[in-house]
Amino acid sequence: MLANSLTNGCDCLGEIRYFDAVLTDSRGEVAVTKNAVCLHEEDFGVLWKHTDWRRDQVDVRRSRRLVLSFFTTVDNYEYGFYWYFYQDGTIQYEVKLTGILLAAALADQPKYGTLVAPEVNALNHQHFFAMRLDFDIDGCENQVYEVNSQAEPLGPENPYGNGWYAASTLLATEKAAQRQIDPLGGRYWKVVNPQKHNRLGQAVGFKLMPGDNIRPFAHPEAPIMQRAGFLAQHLWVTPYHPDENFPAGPYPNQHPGGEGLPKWTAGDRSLDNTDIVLWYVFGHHHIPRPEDWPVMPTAYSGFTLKPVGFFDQNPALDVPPSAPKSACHGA
Ligand SMILES: [Cu+2]
Repeated sequence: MLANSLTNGCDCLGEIRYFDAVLTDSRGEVAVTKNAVCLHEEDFGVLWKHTDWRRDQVDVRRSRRLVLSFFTTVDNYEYGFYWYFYQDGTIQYEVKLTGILLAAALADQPKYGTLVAPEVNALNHQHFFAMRLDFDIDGCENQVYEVNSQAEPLGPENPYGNGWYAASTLLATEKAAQRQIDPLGGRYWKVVNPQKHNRLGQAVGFKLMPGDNIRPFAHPEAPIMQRAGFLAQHLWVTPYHPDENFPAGPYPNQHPGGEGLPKWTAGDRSLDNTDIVLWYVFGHHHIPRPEDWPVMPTAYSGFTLKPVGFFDQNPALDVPPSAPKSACHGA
């Protein structure tokens, strides 16, 4: 209901298709937001390239991405929600944060915020997003693995000390699948269909690669951590259930705590080769800057889904070369 109508804006460029949003308002009446959703394509730099020095031959293809987006105004803040679809099979989700900071009057230097203008204190805060991703990789029955990179111990198997490998662990139950990010271990999570294989005999899959993320700085006892219990983990996985749609339950403002993901996963249901739903929680840590005032330049937060053995080889080989505007070399 907070989605902007993009009719008069300049939110998208180039070849655009708009879609209306048809919703019900707080009185149950039909409300139509014209042009709420935008679909367009845009250039995204180099898709792939190689220079063969011996033959003096350059092959390069430009990347185009399909963009599906909408923008909301939530009181002082704007949030843009963007799906990007790339020619190499990558799917990216990005939240764009902009608008006006929440600010208060202050005469002194603030401890819990930043002075962004004379006597204006912009408070430290965090924005959290929870995505419900109902995976079906080539069918309903999927598995989720956590992949961590590990260094081989020094020894006869690793005499030069530079051997390392990627270790996969099956997340077989709901409690085992409550996980945190680990950027230094290169941690990612992979959803596979063990029944379907690529030409190399590998289970087809997609991996979820965390982007910008943070832990909540509220204590576990804080009311927000009770009401929004899903904030305790970055990853949750549940078996599909038609009533489990919202991470804090269907009425997030009307329960004392514990609803949603913490309650559903208490039974520790099996996730092995079943119809799974993956929940990814990501936070944007916002220590305001004077440059965020009086209107904030867009900040970005999100994650990426990348095919892992889903295709037999680079699926973007068939992208045609761009027509050169003039001679490519030395022009
Ligand atoms: Cu913020």
